Amino acid sequence: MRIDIVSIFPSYFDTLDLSLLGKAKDRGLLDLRVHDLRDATHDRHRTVDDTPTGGGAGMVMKPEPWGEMLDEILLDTDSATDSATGNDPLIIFPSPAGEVFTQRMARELAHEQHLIFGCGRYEGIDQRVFDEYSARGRVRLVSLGDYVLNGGEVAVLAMIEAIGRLLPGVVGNPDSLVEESHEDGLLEYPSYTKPPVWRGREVPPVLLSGNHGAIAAWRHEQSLERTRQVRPDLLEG
Ligand code: 6GU
Repeated sequence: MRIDIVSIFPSYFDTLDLSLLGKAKDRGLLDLRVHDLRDATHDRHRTVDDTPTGGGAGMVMKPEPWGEMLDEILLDTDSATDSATGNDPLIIFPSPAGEVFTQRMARELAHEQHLIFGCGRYEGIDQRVFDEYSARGRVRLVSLGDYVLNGGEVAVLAMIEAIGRLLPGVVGNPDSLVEESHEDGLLEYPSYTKPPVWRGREVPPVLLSGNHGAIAAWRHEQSLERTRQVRPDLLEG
């Protein structure tokens, strides 16, 4: 998978060199390219924002640097393979006004060939940038949840981690992807390791029974109970 990220804080993404995703990069499973939006400015102050037209508080990101940067990335895209396979790039703008990111969406996005993340700051990006690229291709606004961050960078880090670990070969043991929270619409059951007693607290005896059927049933019941307690919304519909 190829991922391009556009941001005025490219160093936010240095952490993607660490851990599983860093290894995926080294092994060529993930082609990650981070772009500084200010490289697409031409004034001495490398200006990316301006006052909102019509008045109001804060600043809005100007359309020109976004247009120049996104055009350059799209030109540098292998449209021969991408379009022929119906895999033209998908542009994602992180935004609290977008559709909510879920495990289902992560699974969907893990099938894409090429994602482009455009990280806005300030009060947002001039609407015409969304309109322009929606008219030319696929664009989605995606939110992490119902709270406000100062910019899209942290949201994009979270999304890339959720998507990247689903790419074939990134997580060493694919079984570990199956039994985790949200994969079956439930929260994950509690996990234990050795020692069997710690500070007087025992591991539930069923887990030491060797009865795989009983263990699976216990774990499922724990998942259900946890979900009922903290996320009953997941059990509806
Ligand atoms: Cl994707 N961006 C910003 N700025 N704030 C958010 C968000 C995204 N998701 C939740 N809050």
